[in-house]
Amino acid sequence: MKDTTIILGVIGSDCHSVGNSILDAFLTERGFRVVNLGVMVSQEEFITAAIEHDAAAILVSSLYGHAELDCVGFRERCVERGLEQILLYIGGNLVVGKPSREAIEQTFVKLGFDRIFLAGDDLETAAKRLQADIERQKQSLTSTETQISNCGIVK
Ligand code: B12
Repeated sequence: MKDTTIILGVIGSDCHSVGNSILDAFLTERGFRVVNLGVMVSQEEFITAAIEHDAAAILVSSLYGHAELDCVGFRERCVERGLEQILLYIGGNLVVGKPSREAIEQTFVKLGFDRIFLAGDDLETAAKRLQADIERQKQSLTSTETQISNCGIVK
């Protein structure tokens, strides 16, 4: 995973920094190359960093309850800027109140996130899922490249 870069940050006007630092340390220790944008990060900043660092995934944190608003259009903006394949994860205290886990997941799946984690979820599981998703993504990219190179013009 040393050659795999992931982008980390807390979206919107959210200034909760403790979980972000813990995630950074945890994922770095698990072997990911972490680019941590810190707190109060805009969608554009996440996407620009992902392009600059050729990242495999963007991990968004949100703790203050406004994640849904902050994430509207995120997936679409990634696609517009050429990041069709990027993995989008989100975690934290994603909503205000106590809707069911399924309802929260539905909301963020609709917004284009690949995986959703709630505060208190096991980070080890999250890291394993991330590793597996990145491996799968790399394999699918390699097979697409092979198909393209097999489509050479025959004279
Ligand atoms: C400390 C704190 C603050 C501090 C933050 C200081 C700082 N520099 O971080 C201060 C006082 C500034 C603050 C302000 C506010 N806070 Co505050 N705060 C907290 C508190 C008590 C602890 C947060 C914390 O550090 N937790 C410890 C870390 C380790 O846990 P974590 O943040 O959850 O992160 C872990 C997981 O969520 C997960 N995770 C997070 N992101 C991701 C992403 C991925 C991909 C994955 C896999 C995992 C993952 O991994 C992290 C590491 O284990 C929480 C209550 C609580 N017990 O959580 C409220 C809390 C988060 N705050 C809350 C609120 C409402 C606010 C304010 C809006 C209050 C106000 N009206 O002003 C403001 C927001 C200001 C802003 N612009 O952001 C609410 C949010 C409610 C909601 N979401 O429904 C909470 C839950 C309190 C409550 N019960 O109401 N807060």
